[in-house]
Formats: sequence, structure tokens, C-alpha cells
Amino acid sequence: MNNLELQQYLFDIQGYLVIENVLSPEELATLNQLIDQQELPTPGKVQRFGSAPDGSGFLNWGKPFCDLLTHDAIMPILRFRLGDSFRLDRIYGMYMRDGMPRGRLHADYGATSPTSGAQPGEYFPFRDNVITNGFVVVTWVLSDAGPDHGGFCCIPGSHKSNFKLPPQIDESPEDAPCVIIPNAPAGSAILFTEALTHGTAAWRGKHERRSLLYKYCVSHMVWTARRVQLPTNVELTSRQEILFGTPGDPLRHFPSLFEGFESEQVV
Ligand SMILES: O=C(O)CCC(=O)C(=O)O
Ligand SMILES: [Fe+2]
Repeated sequence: MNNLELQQYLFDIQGYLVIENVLSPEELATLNQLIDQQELPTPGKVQRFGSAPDGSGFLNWGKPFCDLLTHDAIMPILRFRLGDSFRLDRIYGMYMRDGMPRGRLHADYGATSPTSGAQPGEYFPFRDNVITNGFVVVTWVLSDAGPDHGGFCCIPGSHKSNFKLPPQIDESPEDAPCVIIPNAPAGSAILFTEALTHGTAAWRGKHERRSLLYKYCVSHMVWTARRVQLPTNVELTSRQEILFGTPGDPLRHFPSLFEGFESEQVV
């Protein structure tokens, strides 16, 4: 079994995957310096930065942010989940300081999604016309995150659940052994499906949490009616530009991100 097959297997059964050491110390330092230059307000009430839509968000802060859009480490895994044609739906950064509280566990698709209609503990049999997958988030971890610090948390395997999240876990996820905070050192990429029940754990690291989230979806799907705009300060590759296309049926009305771009791929 090659590495990609292993990653696909683990992503499928867990609903998330951590790939360590994707960014070099130099790449990390550059991204962090570019964020420092923005002189963002101290995280507190706000824990997001550089969001889009509207506009281009942090993609306008420099080429290193755009290089992550089609990074070699993530493209084969996104292809497995999303096929050959997918879009960038939205982006934002997350930052937190010591003592900031957790967010609520949630899933945007599947039994626990707000639109599923399932009651807690009740079987959810109706799969027709329900989106159970199609959105994948790539979180670039720019400072150490994990059980000792906080950050992204999730219930592994919950993207395949037939039951809505029980209130006991919703109310006190820190007491539920099924909720984990995956270890993700700075330089890791976390990929997860939005059908996974996930959230933000309280931050208790002495250092600042810093992550960049890139949310991709199958080309005919959308989350908002607004679109991430092409950055104005950075010239993109033709492959990166595809990610900003108007939504359309995969391959028929939206091009492939892979055909003709094989040379850009290191598998
Ligand atoms: O990384 C995190 O804190 C979770 C963010 C989140 O909930 C999401 O991207 O949907
Ligand atoms: Fe989320």
C-alpha cells in the first residue's frame, strides 16, 4: 500500500487526517512574519482573521498564502474526496491566546447538521437529497496545536454517524472521551470533511494559536452566494485560478484541476 492509499484509508474511516512536516521551518517563518506585518488586533472576542468572501482575505497578503492553494501534499487527497473539479469556497485564519474558551461542536452535513431534522438518539434514515459530503477543509497549522494546547477537535468517524450528537456530549465535550484534539505540530496540514462533528477546543497554550483554513467543495456546490475574489497583489498559476471559477457541473461546466497539470504534481 503506498502512502496515498494509506492517507485515503485513514481519511475515510476517521473523517480527518493530519499530515505532519508539510511546511518547512522557512515557509512557516515566512507565513508567520507576513501575518505579524498585518498588526492584527489581539485575539479575544475575535478569533478569525483574513476571511473571504468578501474580497480575497489573506490571499492578498503575499504569494506564500496562494502557494498553499494547490500544494502538492493536499491535491491528491482532495482529488480523492472531491473528484477532478473543485472550488475554493471560503477561507479564514484562526488565532487564539491562552484562556480563550472552546466553540460548540458542529457538523455541516450528515445527521448532526442543523438541517437534518434528526432528534438526539433517533435513527436518521433519509439519505435522499441530503448532502453528506463534498466540503473538505485544509487547515495549515502555523503554531503547535494538540492535546496540550487546544485547537481543532473532533469525534473521529462521526461523519458516518446515523444519529444526532447526544446533548451530553454537546454540553460538555471536554468530558467526552470520544472527542479528541489531534496532535498537529506547526507545519502540519489537517484535512477534514465538514460532515465530521468537530469544533474548537479551549486554548491553553502559552503561545498564540495560528491556523489558516482553506475550504474546498465539489465544483457544483456552494456554501454562500458570495465568492472568494482573485487576489489583486499576487499572480496566480492557471491551476490556482481554476479554484476561483463560477460553480458548475464537474468537467462539463468546470475544468479539471488535474488534466494537463500532471507536471505540477509530485506524487
Ligand atoms: O480549527 C478549528 O478551530 C475548527 C474550525 C471550524 O469549526 C471549521 O472550520 O468549520
Ligand atoms: Fe466548523
